[in-house]
Amino acid sequence: MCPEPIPTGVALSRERLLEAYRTMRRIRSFEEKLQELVLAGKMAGFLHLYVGEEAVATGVCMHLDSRDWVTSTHRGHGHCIAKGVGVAGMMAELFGRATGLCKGKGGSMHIADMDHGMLGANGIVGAGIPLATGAALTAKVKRSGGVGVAFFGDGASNQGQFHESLNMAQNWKLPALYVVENNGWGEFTPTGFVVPVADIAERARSYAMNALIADGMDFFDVFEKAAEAIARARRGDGPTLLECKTYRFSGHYVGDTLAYRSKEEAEHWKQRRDPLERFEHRVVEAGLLSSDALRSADGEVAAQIASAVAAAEAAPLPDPTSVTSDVYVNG
Ligand SMILES: Cc1ncc(C[n+]2csc(CCOP(=O)(O)OP(=O)(O)O)c2C)c(N)n1
Repeated sequence: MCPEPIPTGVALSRERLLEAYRTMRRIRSFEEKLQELVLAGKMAGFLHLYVGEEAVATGVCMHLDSRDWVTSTHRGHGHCIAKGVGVAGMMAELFGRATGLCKGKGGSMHIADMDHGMLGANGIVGAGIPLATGAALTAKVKRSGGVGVAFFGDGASNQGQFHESLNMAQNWKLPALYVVENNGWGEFTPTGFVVPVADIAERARSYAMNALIADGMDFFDVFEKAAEAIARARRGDGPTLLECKTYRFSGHYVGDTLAYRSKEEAEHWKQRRDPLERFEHRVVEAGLLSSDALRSADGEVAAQIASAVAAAEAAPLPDPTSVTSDVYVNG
C-alpha cells in the first residue's frame, strides 16, 4: 500500500501510524494502571513513570528490529514496551510473580528481555550507556547490521560513563545511538542547575560526534531524527547523540509530592504538549486516521492490560527455594 503523506513530510502508512499510536497508548495505559495498583496497595515496589515521554521511546524504537539492542533506565517501562516486550510478562514481573520476565526478581527497575533486544532497565543512573556501547561494538565486530541504543536522562549525561562511552563510540565509529531524554528535571533538581550547556546535544561536539535535537513531545519529529541517526549507524558512519526535549507529567516517583515544581509548568506541558493528543490532532486533521480508529485502539489496549493484570494476580509467587538461582550470589 502507498504510504500516505503527513504534514511533517514523514510518510507513514495507516498501519504504521496506528502502530505508533497503539504503542504510545500502551505505555500510558500500562503506567496509569501501575499507579492505580500501587496507590491502592495492590502492588509493592518503587515506580518511576514515563508518562509524557511516550513519543521518544516510540519514535526511536519503530526503526529497530531483532538485530538491535536497547538499554534503559530506572524509568524503563516505555522503552520495554516500545521495543516489543509483552505487557503480560512485564505486569507479572511488577507483581513479583514466578511468571514475570525475570521470574519476579527484577521488578520495575530491572526488567530485561533478551528475546526482544531489551538489555535491561537499570537502577544505576548512566549504567545503561556503556552497555549499549558494548552492544554496538558487538554488532560492529559481528557485522550484524545492528545498532546499540541507550536511552537515558539529562542527569545521566553528567556521569563519567556517558563521556567515556561517547569518546569510545566515536573513536571506533560504533553503530550506536545515544538518546538523551531531557525532561528538565533530575529527581528534584532543575537540569539548568547542574548542566552548564544550553543543549545537552552540544556535548557531542567534544567527541566530534553527530548530534541532533528533537521535540520529544512530537512523535513525528523524533521518528524523523531517529531515522537519520539509525540509518547513519547502519551505514557504518558512526554514532549520534539525539537529544529529545521532553517532560515527565508525573513526579520523579509515584508518591512524590511535587512540591519543587510549579503547577503552571506541569499544566502547560500537559495541556499544550501532550504527545498523544498532539499525535491525534495531527493525524485526524490530516484525514490519516479517524477518531473512531483511535478509540478502538484505546479499547484493545485497555483489554490487553486488564488481562495482563488478571493473569499476574492469578500467577504463583516464586518458589522460595529459587531465591539464589539466576542471580549473582556473593560468597
Ligand atoms: C549512580 C546513581 N546516582 C544517583 C542515583 C539516584 N537517582 C535515581 S534517579 C536520579 C535522577 C536521574 O535523572 P535523569 O538522568 O535526568 O533521569 P530522569 O529521572 O529525569 O528520567 C538519581 C540522581 C542513582 N540511582 N544512581
